[in-house]
Amino acid sequence: MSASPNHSGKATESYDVVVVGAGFAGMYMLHKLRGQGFSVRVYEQGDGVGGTWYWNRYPGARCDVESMQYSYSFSDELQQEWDWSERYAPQPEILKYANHVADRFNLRPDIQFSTRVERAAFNETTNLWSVTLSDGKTVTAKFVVLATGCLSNARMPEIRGLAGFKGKVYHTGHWPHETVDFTGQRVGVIGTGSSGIQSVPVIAEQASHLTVFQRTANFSIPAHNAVLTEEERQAFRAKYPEVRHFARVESRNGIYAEVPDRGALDDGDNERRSKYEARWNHGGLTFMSVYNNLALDKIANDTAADFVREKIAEIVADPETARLLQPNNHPIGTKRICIDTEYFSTFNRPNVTLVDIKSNPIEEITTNAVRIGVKDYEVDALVLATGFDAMTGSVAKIDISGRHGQTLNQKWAEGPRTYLGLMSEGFPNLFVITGPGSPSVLSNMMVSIEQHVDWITDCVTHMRERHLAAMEATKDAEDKWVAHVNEVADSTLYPQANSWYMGANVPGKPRIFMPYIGGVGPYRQICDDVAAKGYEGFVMTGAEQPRKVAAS
Ligand code: NA7
Repeated sequence: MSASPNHSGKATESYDVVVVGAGFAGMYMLHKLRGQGFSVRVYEQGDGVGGTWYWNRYPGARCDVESMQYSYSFSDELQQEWDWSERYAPQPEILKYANHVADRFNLRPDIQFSTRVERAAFNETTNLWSVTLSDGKTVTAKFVVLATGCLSNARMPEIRGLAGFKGKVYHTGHWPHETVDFTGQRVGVIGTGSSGIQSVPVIAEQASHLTVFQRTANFSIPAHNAVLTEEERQAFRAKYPEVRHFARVESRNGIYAEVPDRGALDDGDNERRSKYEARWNHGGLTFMSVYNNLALDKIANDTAADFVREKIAEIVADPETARLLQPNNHPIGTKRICIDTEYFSTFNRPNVTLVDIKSNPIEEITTNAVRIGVKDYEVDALVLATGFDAMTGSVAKIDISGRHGQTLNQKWAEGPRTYLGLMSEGFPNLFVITGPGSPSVLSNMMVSIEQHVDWITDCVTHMRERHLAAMEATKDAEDKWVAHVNEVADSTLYPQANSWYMGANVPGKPRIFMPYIGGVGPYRQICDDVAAKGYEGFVMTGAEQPRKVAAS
């Protein structure tokens, strides 16, 4: 860091790189850049590291990727020494891991907590970003990296009367730090995505009565979570080189799994059923990897969807409740599939009621009830599991202006436009980690985060070596990439669902498929080829002006 006087005479801190967010992306970005001798400052809104895992503390919160894989691979010592306790670690353990990483790599001195980045403005004369913080300070940086997370902007539903509800209201994505005990309370959960599906079974065990308000039924596969034995951990650690290589290079979603060599219609009914049964019993996201055409062919997809619908009917005792829980408005997998522990069987409990708010929407929330038609469902507490303004929401909250004063929100008004999901034309030296236009939320985020961080580090090192001042995506490259992202998405069943991938969960948000569905391995290859060709599709300009920046 260095300090130089600004026009008001006060010293302005200056960094090579400002990173926004201290989740897994921001933490690794800091570690990696610092290792290359860059001066880096990370600003984090929360008072601790962990990002998603700092905020999402709701009951039952777990990762849906197995912990041995949902972990950093950049340090073999780290992956060999950390003991994951369960197949799918609970949120407190993932947060503990994030804190362990922060301590082990001494990250905290370069992170300023409880600080929001309010504004970032590019100065075309100096080629520097001016970054305004919630504490009133402004710092400058050559590069800004948005490590703001894809699912970090919790979305409050617009329901009449919500503000006047007299009981406690919780959002799963913004859960309090202190323990919330629902014992003896009548609780209402609104929303049945992953957060609702994970929290419902846990809340049901505490609440005197739980009412689940469901707008859209979702496909969910049992996690079959279990304690990991030392033998299992050791066996996994021994094959880390193979697992990590596969996840990075060969997989489509960053997860180590068999690659299916046939389509669902290539097998007869019995064979297909027994394969689905085996995956159901194994549990987890790899259910969708039974066949290679489930995301592509609706008839193939129907075979998997029907299997899960039958399972729901088997598990849920009341036929009408079972019918309501059976998803029927989107192909399986086109909304992120949920991974649960006893979700469907929870509806067999006498203290749990499912209410369909698709056919009878919530009219209003009164001081003590959720009103649907003439019926009031009285509740003492409300849990909003209503999701996020995903992928673009947390970026949009920052007032970012690039060349000619254009803001990123203006540019993305019709939907996000990026080249490779990494940069947007008109916004030089501004990188996004796992942004729209990259595999991101369709993948094991750890794999995609590490890939982006490594690529960005190589890129800024390349610029430093050549004393280059600014780098920017060209309009042509960006247009072609956006067209490619859309074309690949349109060749799948994904756009058929009203998912947050499409921005469909936020009223007024442009409806476009945001992540890149071409696969983690092929995407990495594209990014590597671009770099190997001297950052094809980007313009790198100008000699860097002398600045007083030294490694902190
Ligand atoms: P999701 O998956 O976006 O789920 C949100 C749920 O809330 C979903 O069932 C929505 O129904 C429902 N919802 C949203 N707004 C309303 C209103 N106004 N009224 C009633 N119901 C509403 O968010 P999650 O937090 O569960 O999961 C996000 C990701 O985190 C997940 O995919 C994993 O990757 C981890 P809808 O489907 O819109 O009809």
